[in-house]
Amino acid sequence: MTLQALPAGATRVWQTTGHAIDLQQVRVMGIVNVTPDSFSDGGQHAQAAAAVAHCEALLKEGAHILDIGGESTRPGAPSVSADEEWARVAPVLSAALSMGVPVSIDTWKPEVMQRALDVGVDIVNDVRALQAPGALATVATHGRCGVCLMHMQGMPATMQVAPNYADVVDEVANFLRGRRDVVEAAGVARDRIVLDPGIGFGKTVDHNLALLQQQARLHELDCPLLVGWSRKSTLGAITGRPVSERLVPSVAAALASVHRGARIVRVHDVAATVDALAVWRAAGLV
Ligand code: 8Y7
Repeated sequence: MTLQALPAGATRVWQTTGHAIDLQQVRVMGIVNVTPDSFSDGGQHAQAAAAVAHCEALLKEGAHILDIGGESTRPGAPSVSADEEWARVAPVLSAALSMGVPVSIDTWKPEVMQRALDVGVDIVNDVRALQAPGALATVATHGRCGVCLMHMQGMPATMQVAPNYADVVDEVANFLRGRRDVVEAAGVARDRIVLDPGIGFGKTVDHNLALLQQQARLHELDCPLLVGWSRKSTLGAITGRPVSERLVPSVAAALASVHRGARIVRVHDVAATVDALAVWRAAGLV
């Protein structure tokens, strides 16, 4: 029998502001978008109320972490000022923080990070891996919050125009290693950091699939992996399904990423993912 390398983070605790998250159990991060295009009702109060209700629903479904974001990363989505983004997420963060689970802020803007950390947010989830001016200092000086560093090639508006890599897994691993080292050198302890290959961020279908097939190569980075496949277009390319019909493909992709060592999966469909992971666990597969 060949010995498989232990998945990075399999025995690790992710230290965050108010929670030490035991990653011996695979964790499900539920997605909460507070953007006008993600809720039908236009008004800001109605939008916040709907997002808070969504947080409650995801927790009932078994989410372990809530990831709350106020700016869409969709190509072509309008950009939002830090003040506008904060106005959207602030009431939702406050409500979520009273629900007893770790809360993550999905932002790349240091002003939004700072205000979120000031109200007690546990985790900063940054698709730009703390590369925006001021972002790294904000997280480093906080001293306690968790952080997810994600790989992206280019910027959201144009990242899908012509993604290009010599070896996508090599380049993603090198980028994540570099960011991990810079963030650690700034004073963020290794046990606060998780890494994410950034499925769909400046990547073709083949690039995303290479990252799934060869995901185990990212274990050498010695940080827990967080992976988000939920409803993404590569699943549409594989199955021919529109975004509204990608539940089963999303669950299958989440399980595949867990099989290859992911310890946190970022998903829209929490109940289905939690059920699938329960069976996976009962079968002794994780
Ligand atoms: C990811 C993410 C998005 C992801 C992490 C979507 C904010 C696009 N995707 N954050 N954010 N990882 N860490 O389809 O894959 O949810 S937005």
